[in-house]
Amino acid sequence: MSQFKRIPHIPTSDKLADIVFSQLKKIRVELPRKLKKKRSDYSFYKTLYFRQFRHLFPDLEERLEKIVSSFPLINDLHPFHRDLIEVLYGTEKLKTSLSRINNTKKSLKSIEREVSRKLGQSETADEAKIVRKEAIGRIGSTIKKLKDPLDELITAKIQLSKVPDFNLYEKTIAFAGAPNAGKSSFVKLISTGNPEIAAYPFTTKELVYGHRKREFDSIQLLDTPGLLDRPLHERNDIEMRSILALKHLADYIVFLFDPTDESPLKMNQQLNLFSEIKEKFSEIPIQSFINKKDILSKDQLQNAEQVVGKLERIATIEKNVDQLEKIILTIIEKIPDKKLYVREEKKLVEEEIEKSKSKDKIEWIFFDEDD
Ligand SMILES: Nc1nc2c(ncn2[C@@H]2O[C@H](COP(=O)(O)OP(=O)(O)OP(=O)(O)O)[C@@H](O)[C@H]2O)c(=O)[nH]1
Ligand SMILES: [Mg+2]
Repeated sequence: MSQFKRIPHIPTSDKLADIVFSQLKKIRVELPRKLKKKRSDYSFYKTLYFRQFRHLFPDLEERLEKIVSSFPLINDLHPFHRDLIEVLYGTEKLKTSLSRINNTKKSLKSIEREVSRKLGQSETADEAKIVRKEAIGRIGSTIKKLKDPLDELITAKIQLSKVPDFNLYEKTIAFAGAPNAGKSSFVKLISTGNPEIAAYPFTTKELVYGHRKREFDSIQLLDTPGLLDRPLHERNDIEMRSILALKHLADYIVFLFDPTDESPLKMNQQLNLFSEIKEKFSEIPIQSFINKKDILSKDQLQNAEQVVGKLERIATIEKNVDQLEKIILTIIEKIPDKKLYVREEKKLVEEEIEKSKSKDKIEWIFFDEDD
């Protein structure tokens, strides 16, 4: 399961206050019989309040700790997830929210010390009641101050839990192109992935993946949301998912051209898009295809060939799927997996570190010169 889906339910600040304070009512004290009759007795309240706060503070701190620690450490994440958090949510915003919650634990500790001291010093039931009232007020307003960070984390959790559980180390073919070009259709046809397909653009809004079994392993096919022809800084969050997937996950990019009138981009705009991707991700092999040949008029096909050059392969997903699949699977065979390289390098570094650690443990044996 994705580490983001493991983030537990996060309460709003109002809900958190409700939970924490409602627990107090459940805490009772059993006093000796003679004191039971006199519930106004000072030691009854003192014992009760001590017990209540001894429960409340650790309980609240534990709840906050659970929220903070359930978020994965951003610096430990795969670069794809790190960039995705930046795009979908904002890394600094997330870190600030988490640290505000973390700091609250510290202020609770100091309130706890003060309450405990004041309760200890109280000399009458009324004094103890005042200390309790004040403490509840301070704890309540401390929780209230968590409204913004908790709301922020609730939003972040919703956004991040939508990130699919990619295999970050499996050889991956990513399909890219303008909206409606036929990317999802192709991924659906040749993998276990089940993206939505529709006869209108902007159908795919999240990254979708499927697997394709081979004799000894499997490869991952990645469907990306359609891209428009515009500069990076003008791209929306949905398009940025595609860009980040191409950057971090793709070992090979299949770019589909769609020369039909249904495409929201003209052929020359699609060519701009293709060139941008080719340039931006120059280290990733890319193969383009003209799709939907079955419904192209002679003119459309000629124009498409003129724009992209005759060298580009022509494809029709429905009819040529076997042929296309073969081409792609043969090409992928020859492509070294850059992500695996990264992993291997990391392994090598880790091994070196381990080795140097074990070197430290070597006990030096000194020989006398006579030996
Ligand atoms: N005639 C024909 N139609 C195709 C072909 N490939 C896809 N289509 C149709 O084109 C439309 C769009 O297909 P999708 O696979 O949803 O396109 P997409 O690129 O994923 O679109 P977005 O998710 O919006 O970016 C659907 O109606 C498909 O049936 C093809 O080879 N020939
Ligand atoms: Mg799609």
